[in-house]
Amino acid sequence: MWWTTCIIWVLCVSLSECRRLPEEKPQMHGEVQSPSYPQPYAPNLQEQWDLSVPEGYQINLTFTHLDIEASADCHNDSLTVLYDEKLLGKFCGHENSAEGHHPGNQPILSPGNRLTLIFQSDDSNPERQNLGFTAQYQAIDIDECSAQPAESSGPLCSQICLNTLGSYLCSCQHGYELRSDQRTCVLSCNGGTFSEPEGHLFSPGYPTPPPHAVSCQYVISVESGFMVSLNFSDNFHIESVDSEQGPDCLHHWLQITIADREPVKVCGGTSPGLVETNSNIVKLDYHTDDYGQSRGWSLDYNTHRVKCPLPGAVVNGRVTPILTEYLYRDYISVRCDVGYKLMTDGQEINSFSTMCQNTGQWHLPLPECHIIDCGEPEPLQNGGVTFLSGIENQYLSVVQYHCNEPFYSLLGGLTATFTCEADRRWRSNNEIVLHPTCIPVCGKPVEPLPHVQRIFGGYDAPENTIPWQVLLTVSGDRGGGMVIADRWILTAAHVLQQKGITATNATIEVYLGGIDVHLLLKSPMRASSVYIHPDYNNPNSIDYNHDIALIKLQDQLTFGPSVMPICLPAEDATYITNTAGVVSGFGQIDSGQGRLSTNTLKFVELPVVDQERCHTSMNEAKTRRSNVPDLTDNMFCAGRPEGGKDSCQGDSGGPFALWNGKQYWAGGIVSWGVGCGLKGVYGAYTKVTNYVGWINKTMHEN
Ligand SMILES: *[C@@H]1O[C@H](CO)[C@@H](O)[C@H](O)[C@H]1NC(C)=O
Ligand SMILES: *[C@@H]1O[C@H](CO)[C@@H](O)[C@H](O)[C@H]1NC(C)=O
Ligand SMILES: *[C@@H]1O[C@H](CO)[C@@H](O)[C@H](O)[C@H]1NC(C)=O
Ligand SMILES: *[C@@H]1O[C@H](CO)[C@@H](O)[C@H](O)[C@H]1NC(C)=O
Ligand SMILES: CC(=O)N[C@H]1CO[C@H](CO)[C@@H](O)[C@@H]1O
Repeated sequence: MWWTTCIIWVLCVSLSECRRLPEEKPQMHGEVQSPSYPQPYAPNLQEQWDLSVPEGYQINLTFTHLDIEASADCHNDSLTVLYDEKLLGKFCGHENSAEGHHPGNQPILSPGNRLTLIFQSDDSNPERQNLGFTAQYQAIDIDECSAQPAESSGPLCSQICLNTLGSYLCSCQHGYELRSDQRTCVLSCNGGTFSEPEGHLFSPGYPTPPPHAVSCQYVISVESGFMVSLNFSDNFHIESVDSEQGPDCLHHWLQITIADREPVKVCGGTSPGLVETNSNIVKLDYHTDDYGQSRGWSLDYNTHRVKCPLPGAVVNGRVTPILTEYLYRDYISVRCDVGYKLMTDGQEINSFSTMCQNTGQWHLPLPECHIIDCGEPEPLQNGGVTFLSGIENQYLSVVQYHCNEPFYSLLGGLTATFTCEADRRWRSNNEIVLHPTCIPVCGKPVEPLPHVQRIFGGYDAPENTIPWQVLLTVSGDRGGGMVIADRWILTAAHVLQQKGITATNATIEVYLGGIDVHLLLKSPMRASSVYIHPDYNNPNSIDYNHDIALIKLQDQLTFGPSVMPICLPAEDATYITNTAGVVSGFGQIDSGQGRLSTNTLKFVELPVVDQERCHTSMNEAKTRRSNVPDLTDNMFCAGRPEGGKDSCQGDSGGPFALWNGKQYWAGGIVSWGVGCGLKGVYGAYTKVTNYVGWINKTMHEN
């Protein structure tokens, strides 16, 4: 600011007529005085003031005092007031002077925002000293609105003029709008963009005819996914020209434009009524020219959602919700019936829903419902599965498990049918048989033992009559045993332990499934472990108490006609004196010419001997022989008082099988005797009923 002032000052110094420069800023008010006022002015003065106030204002000039030498027409000294070139007054004299022209109290109003004052005096010296003048001025707002209009240009505003400080504004009556000239008003189109879901549109001035040359545009633009329908009211009139093809919208028209379609012009005296545009954007152009008359039109528009095609049905499934029509943003979901699964593009999906899009299309195609399947039923060891109904393991298929009869039977003895359920599992139809298991059938050979004659030394056992029979070799020595489970052989402890040393499993070979020793020896089975009864203690071969042991096989047995377990004793099994049991083995036989090892399985039926009687017999034997072991309650005796039939060396560990009316059970294990088949001396057998707990425990724990 300081700088600006300085520059102007420098400028002023260089220009002699400095004070004539227009004032920097228009003033709102001010004061003007003749030079040296209130002292009399000097002769030969020529002074000028250019007053200005802001644009849009007038200057109101009021003299507070004027005393200038009076002369005719103020010829000599004068104060002249000019607005541009126009003379507003030329003043001289004083208030009461007869001569001259004094303004009195009358203010002078400039037509515009400028005023020029020129004061001049001649060289004469009047007899009376004149003081000159002093005047005040102020800016006054021009009321442009009430100014008399110039004839050529018409009224300042065509409808409403509003005076403002320093200026004015034109405005229009309701229903009209100001044109771009800011002066004239035209009937309002009420045009523009309409985005509400419904609305009312009408031509300017409707229903009275609008002025000529209307050009109005209306755009209805709503959210995509919605469609606009126009409902023209009956009172419709747009001038048309009759042509050979019928009414032609030549000069006046309403053009309806929808995206991707040819615009359509409508006119005439008949309302188009309801127009479904099927579009979310509609443009209406109303046009009239300078001639003719159209009363115009009005319409209500509303919108409705885009419709999607009916989704159709899904076989074995359900589409929800069921509606008469499906619109933009509607959802449907599909669920399959029980036992079916949702599939889309070959893939299974957990759930399905699809939405009607703004394009009128579902965003996903419907899935399919495929029947579920449970997969192959689990195979059953030593059994099988048969289909009772249904195909390909599909939902509600029923299968039945069976075991390989007669060697295996279903645990629980019930039939095991399973149904493919909706959760894709095979479910048992029986609450007891949740997992079918085939358990071996014991003690029921497919071939019966022949009726046994009383033949010295035993009898050849036909094939498959004693399928639990086991031939053992321990370091080459023969022993016997019996199959009691698919991995377990029951035998005598003394077969596996000699002089306190237990055979290693590598020295043990197990043969089973036949009656011919030569054939049997071709396919040995191996032991994986050996369990001697913990209380067995017989280093000197005189204490056969607890003469029981188990061999666990490396490989599992599959039972059939030639290999079958013997049953373990029932809880309540008893040894009834004189009941015959079957003793079998590959041990030595008395041929009459000495003892020989047999090449085929032999058996003999021997009755259970009363324990007291056996005690007596053994005690008698002790008197004749040394080293006769003690008979304990863990042993029982069998044999014939007349002798001749007995188990013998090599039969040790073999079975003494008792028949309970249905099955053979392991009553005894060939243990010891005094000689073989001697008269009045019986064979001693381990009493298996006393060891069921140990056997069971050992098998379960290993
Ligand atoms: C001009 O000024 C005088 C004195 O100040 C006043 O009386 C008069 O009303 C003013 N005129 C207008 C048009 O404002
Ligand atoms: C169209 O408007 C008329 C009244 O102007 C009304 O009676 C009619 O129901 C409307 N039609 C539709 C489809 O909205
Ligand atoms: C042999 O028997 C021992 C002890 O009973 C056992 O630890 C081992 O695993 C068995 N060997 C084989 C090859 O099974
Ligand atoms: C065999 O042992 C198991 C568990 O050790 C037991 O549940 C079962 O009752 C026993 N069976 C016999 C016949 O002792
Ligand atoms: C009153 C007065 O001084 N009048 C003079 C005006 O000027 C003319 C000549 O220019 C003189 O003659 C008058 O005397």
